[in-house]
Amino acid sequence: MEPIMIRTEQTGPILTITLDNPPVNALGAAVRSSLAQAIAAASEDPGISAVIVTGNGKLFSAGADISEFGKPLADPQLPDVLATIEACPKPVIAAINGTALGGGLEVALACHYRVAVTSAKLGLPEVKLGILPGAGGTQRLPRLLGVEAALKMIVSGDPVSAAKALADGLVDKVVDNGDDLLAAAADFAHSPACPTGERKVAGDAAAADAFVGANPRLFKGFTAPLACVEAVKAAASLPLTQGMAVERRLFLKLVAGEQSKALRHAFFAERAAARIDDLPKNIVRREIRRVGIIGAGTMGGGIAMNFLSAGLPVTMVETSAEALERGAALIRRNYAATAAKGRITIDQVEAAMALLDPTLEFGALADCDLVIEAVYENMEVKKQVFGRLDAVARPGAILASNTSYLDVNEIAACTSRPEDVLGMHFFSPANVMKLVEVVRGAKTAPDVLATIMALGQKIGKVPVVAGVCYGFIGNRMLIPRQDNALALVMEGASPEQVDKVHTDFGMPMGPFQMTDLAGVDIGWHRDETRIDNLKDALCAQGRWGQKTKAGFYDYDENRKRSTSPVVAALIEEFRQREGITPRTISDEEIMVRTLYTMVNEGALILEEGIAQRSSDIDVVWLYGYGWPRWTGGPMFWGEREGFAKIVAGLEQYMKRMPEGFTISPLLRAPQAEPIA
Ligand code: 3H9
Repeated sequence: MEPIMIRTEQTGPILTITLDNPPVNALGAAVRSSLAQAIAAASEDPGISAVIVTGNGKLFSAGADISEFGKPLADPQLPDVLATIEACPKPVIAAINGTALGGGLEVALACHYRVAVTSAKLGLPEVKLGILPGAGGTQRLPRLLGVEAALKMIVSGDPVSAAKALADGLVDKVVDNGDDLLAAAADFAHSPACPTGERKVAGDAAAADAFVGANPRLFKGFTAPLACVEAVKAAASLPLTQGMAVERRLFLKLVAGEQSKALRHAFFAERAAARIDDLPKNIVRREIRRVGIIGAGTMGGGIAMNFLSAGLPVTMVETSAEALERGAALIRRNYAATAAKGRITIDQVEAAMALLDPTLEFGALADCDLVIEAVYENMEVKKQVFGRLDAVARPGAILASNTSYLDVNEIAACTSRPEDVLGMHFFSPANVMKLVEVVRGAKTAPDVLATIMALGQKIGKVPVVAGVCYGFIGNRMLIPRQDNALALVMEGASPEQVDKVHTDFGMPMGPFQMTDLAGVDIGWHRDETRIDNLKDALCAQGRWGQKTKAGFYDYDENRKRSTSPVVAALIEEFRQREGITPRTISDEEIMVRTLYTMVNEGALILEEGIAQRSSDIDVVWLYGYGWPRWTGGPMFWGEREGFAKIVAGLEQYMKRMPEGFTISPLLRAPQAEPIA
């Protein structure tokens, strides 16, 4: 028999319907159908005078079953089920036992009353999947909150706390966790059945336009947010049924669109990245009670903050008292800045700082279960550090390097325990950026890998496994992009033109803007008399990027960028020196040579087994480099663009590519679809 995925229980005249579809009580077809039937039966049953809808487990419901999108949705449709709830002549009360998202919150909105536990989060995150709330969320939420507050929730997709929901009128009552939620819900059993859809909306189309004008960042690149605004405007001017029709039309269009496909891909890709297919299922993870960090620089400090914020004690080691103090002070400053923005409390700052143990004693690392090295990016230095670490770390401790390019196997080989060694490549600023590339060495033990993947999630990161190669997944893919960007400038493009192709595509910055931000001098030989290329020339002139207010661009005190005549002259000089007659470069050529080449590098990475799956490469670029999420990541985008088209583009410019360029056989394979 097909599972019904809800449970019903009658106590006196009150029927309690419990959504019971683990792990998140998603509203798949079976749940929708059972819920509709239960409500319809309760409406007719003279023995029932009120209905409570709640969820089993920790969540109320995470909303529609996302895996059903992209296929024809089986009846009954969620909006119809919710219409049945709203039309029930008896009071229907949502007992929100935990987080209610998307369709889950829409169920609660269709109920006549809402009671939530303190820990519940309530949100309409559909926009993050490239759609809008399609079961009345855009119509009923404005009826409770007014246009502006509803738009804030719908367009940002960010959930609110139960306390905020109560203050705003989204819920009618909040009870402490542990208190009897169902009893609190039953208090409304004698109140009238008052449909949310019959309420008036506070605010109008002008308020919606004002919201758009005041929040441009929320609308950039994405198509769903404007559709949300259109639907909310309909709520403000039309009766519920007509507004619902507008919402439905917009929902169906968005759910079939490219952006939603890409964003759904990103959702599942992030979750898939946590899985390592070849690890035994019941692997026992090592316990991590204290973390050591070697190096209190910007990177070491940022890495430390992740653990401190998650409540894990950190021993931070430096070689000089001055560097140690500076590092600890920077951590405090960062926390204080977050507190000043109201994101954490002063007590939380103090609690985190109390977990930090800054020390000059390398031997103090003996107490740590995980030690992360974050020193200068140089193999000899790292080898020395790991040699010392091997001598002090306790047996079974995990030893990680934060290298961004270097060979983790070589580093592991200078210890007596290569099985305990791996890479943990954090991205800068390490306390903010969500990506961690977890670099699996040839000898890394399975339990070490599993421990670090789980720990990464615990500290709120998105960990992705990478194999050992120069630059792992992310930085390796930068290489062809940056090489081609520089070559294109030599051949006739300007840094502005190359960067604009990238920012128009949706990247937060282009290749030259990124170089200026990171430092033009990264990897520079530091010999001012040796000028082999344009970058050397910039470095020799002290144009090291934003930090010196000059790089490929000039910068003012506020780091505002402008075209540099000095750089234009240098480019010209170099072209002459190399006998290059500049030509007009098309944006299409820039696209092929700096974006298609990345897809190609991704395919090579996949073929070599450096990435477990193509979607992991997407996750790296989405979370490490700000690749526009609405395209799904480089590999998903490449697939939608068409591998044949990519290969043809690459072949067209083959002879202009930097030496050693090869096209991945994976892209050429006739059965190439789908690698994403
Ligand atoms: C919607 O509601 C549209 C309606 O307006 C209109 C309809 C007409 N569906 O994240 P986790 C899976 S759109 C299917 O690791 P957590 C997830 O893939 C929906 N599957 O747990 C994972 O599977 P696996 C709007 C879902 O505790 C497992 O559940 N709602 C769904 O870290 C555990 O998930 C959203 O966008 C789903 N809706 O976080 C909410 N949700 O184990 C999306 C989760 O195989 N969900 N799964 O990898 C979330 O944000 C988080 O899952 C949540 C729990 C915060 C709920």
